[in-house]
Amino acid sequence: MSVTLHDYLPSGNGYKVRLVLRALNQPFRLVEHDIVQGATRTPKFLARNPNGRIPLLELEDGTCISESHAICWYLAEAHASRLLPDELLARTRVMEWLCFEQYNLEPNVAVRRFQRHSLNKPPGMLGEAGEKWLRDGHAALAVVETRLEGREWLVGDEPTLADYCLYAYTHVADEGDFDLRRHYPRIVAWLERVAALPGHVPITWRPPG
Ligand SMILES: N[C@@H](CCC(=O)N[C@@H](CS)C(=O)NCC(=O)O)C(=O)O
Repeated sequence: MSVTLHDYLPSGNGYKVRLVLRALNQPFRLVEHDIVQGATRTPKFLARNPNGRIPLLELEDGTCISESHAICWYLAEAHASRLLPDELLARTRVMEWLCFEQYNLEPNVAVRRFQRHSLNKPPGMLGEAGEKWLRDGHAALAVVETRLEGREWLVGDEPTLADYCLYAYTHVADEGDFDLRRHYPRIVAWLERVAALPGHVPITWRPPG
C-alpha cells in the first residue's frame, strides 16, 4: 500500500507534491480529477476536502491532507528529510518562501498561466486582471532573481522544500507570458539545477500502474 495523491496533471500545486514524493523516493498512486469540469466540487470529493481543490494527499488509513505546502511539509517531516533544515532559522526561511509563493507568486504567475494555457484565452481577453497578474507576477519573479544572486539554492547550501515548491510554477511561467530567458538569467540557471536533482520528473509524468 502507498499514499494516494488526488491531483490534476497540469497543476503546479499538484506537481510540487509529485516532485517531493519523488525526491523522497516514495511510491504513490495518482488519482486524476478534471478540475476544468468541476470534478473537485462533487459531494464525494468535498467530503475529502471541503475546500474542493487538489492536491489532496490521502494516507493509507484514509486521513486526507490538503494544501500543497502543508502536504510537502508533512512528507518531509514524516521521512525526516534534509529538505527541511534542522536549524530553526533556516526552517523559518523555508516557511518564508512557501508563504511568499502562496501570496505573491502563485496568485499571479499560476493564475495567468491557467487562463492562458489551460483555458487557452488570448491575452486580450484577460482585461485588467491579466495586466495585474503580469505586473505582480514579474515583481514576484524579480524577488526570486535577486535572492539567487551569488547563491545556488533559496535557503542555505542545499536544496530544500523552498526550491521544490517555487520551482513548480516558475518553470512554466513562460506559459503565462513571463519571458524567463529574457528577464531572469539566475532563475533560469536555478531551474536547471532543480531539474537535475535525483528523482526529478516533468510535470507531465505519471507514476507507473
Ligand atoms: N493553496 C492551495 C491551492 C489549491 C488550488 O488552487 N488548486 C486548484 C488547482 S491548482 C484546484 O483544485 N482548483 C479546482 C477548483 O477550484 O475547483 C494549494 O497550495 O494546494
